[in-house]
Amino acid sequence: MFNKVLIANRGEIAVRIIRACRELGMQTVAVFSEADRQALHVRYADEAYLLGPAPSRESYLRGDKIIDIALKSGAKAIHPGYGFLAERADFSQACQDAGLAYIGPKPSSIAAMGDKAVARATVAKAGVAVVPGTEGEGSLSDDELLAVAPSIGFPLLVKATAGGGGKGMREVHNLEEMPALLRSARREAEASFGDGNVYLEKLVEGARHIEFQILADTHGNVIHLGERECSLQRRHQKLLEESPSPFIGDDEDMRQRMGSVAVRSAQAVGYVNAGTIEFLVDKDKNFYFLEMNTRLQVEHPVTEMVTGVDIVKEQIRIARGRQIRTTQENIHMNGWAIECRINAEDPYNSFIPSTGQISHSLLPTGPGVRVDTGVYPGFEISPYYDSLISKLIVWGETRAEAILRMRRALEEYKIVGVRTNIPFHQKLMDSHRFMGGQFDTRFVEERFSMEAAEEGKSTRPEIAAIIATLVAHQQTQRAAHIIQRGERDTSNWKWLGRWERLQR
Ligand code: MV4
Repeated sequence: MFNKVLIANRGEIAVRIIRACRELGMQTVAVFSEADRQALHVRYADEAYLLGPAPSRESYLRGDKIIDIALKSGAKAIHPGYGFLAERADFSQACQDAGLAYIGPKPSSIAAMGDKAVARATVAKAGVAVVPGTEGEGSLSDDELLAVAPSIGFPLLVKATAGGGGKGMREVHNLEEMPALLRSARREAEASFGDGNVYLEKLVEGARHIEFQILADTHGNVIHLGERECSLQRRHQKLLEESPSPFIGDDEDMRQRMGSVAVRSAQAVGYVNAGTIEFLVDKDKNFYFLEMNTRLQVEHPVTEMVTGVDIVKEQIRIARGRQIRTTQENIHMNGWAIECRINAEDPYNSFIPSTGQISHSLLPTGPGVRVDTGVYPGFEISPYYDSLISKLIVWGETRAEAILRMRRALEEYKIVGVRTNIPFHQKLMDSHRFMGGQFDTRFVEERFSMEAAEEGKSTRPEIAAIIATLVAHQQTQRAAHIIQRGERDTSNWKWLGRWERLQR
């Protein structure tokens, strides 16, 4: 049992974890780089220790130093957050070897899911549907890959086994172009991961990216907390997530089928703690295991908002050997949550990172609004880490209410000193396709532009209101057959009226 936790991370996620520790009555230890002396996580923690210079390699990636600090400070557990040392089997193992609890999965689970070909083979053996492609765990030569490609069929994807984030991924349309694409995929994978191994998968076109949050304890309980829709991303960087997914909507049967496949995938590697199963879902609602993230995710708050489960507290309890505090039967998705990732980047200039001091900021608050941030006025945004400065999360009874609330919160949000992608999110909230839930993973890159959104402004409100109302109507019509909620305001006319009043 531990009651002092070292948080091996920075920014909003370090603050988020410190808050959970506080509420559980635990002592907290922060670590920081020279660029983060003034950071919020340093101020919030009970103790803080300098790791080294700003670059991650010399600070937040120094697992050896972090373990030393834990031992010196008397922390008995380490929470890795996301990024940096999260999902590093060797770090998880080193914590255990040093007698420290690792608030996350076992090294063997991290390793099994970290190799995407091993992950595919492992879950497939447990009866989980994977995208058709190469089978087995071993590495395959170019000749072997070229030989099996026609039986998988084109178009297909070459993917790095050490992959993730689209690195070392190539779309192949015929056998002739394949050798050159294999070479460049291997070269990129080698450069990014030090591992040039690749495998093949049939390309699923027009797919949506839907992921399931799972929790597993050391007593054999494994549950899922429903899904998150993560299709809105640009160059493999997610920009907005929501829960539930508008594509699953009130199809409770699909949700439970996907949820139980997610649970089975986690069980296939003896998973313990919080994790996420990613699925690709095609137009016909067929779904395939894509990969598993063996960590707490950036977008976990949308799940917290609709299920009421504090995922970080559950992680800590699980690491202390306790049982999950709820059961599958007691998990219900209530209402709708949307998260906008607020990045220090210029949406009018190819989203290039923006650095500098935040001189002023005004945070949105009020009903149904949550802001997770690691910065404040006076803080300097440096170029050393990712550009996420905060996560704006809203909850509403319906998707329409959540969208209206997000528009209101984005209007309230003022950040001066660096450029942010707030204008992008505002345009997105006005997009008819977003309102109608009509988008896939290519939407932002192929069908959305800041300029076009600017031009479409004049006709926006009326058309937008009609589309959103039709979608809401369709959904409540379907919902009406399943569930009658007493006090819930499901009148589309009331909703439309509210919308119109807001447009004045
Ligand atoms: C795919 C796919 C279509 N078919 N696999 C991109 C990152 C990587 N981890 C998996 N990715 C994809 N794999 C098959 N067989 C489309 C993507 C993909 C994607 C997936 C999730 C979220 C955004 C994406 C954007 C482009 C491509």
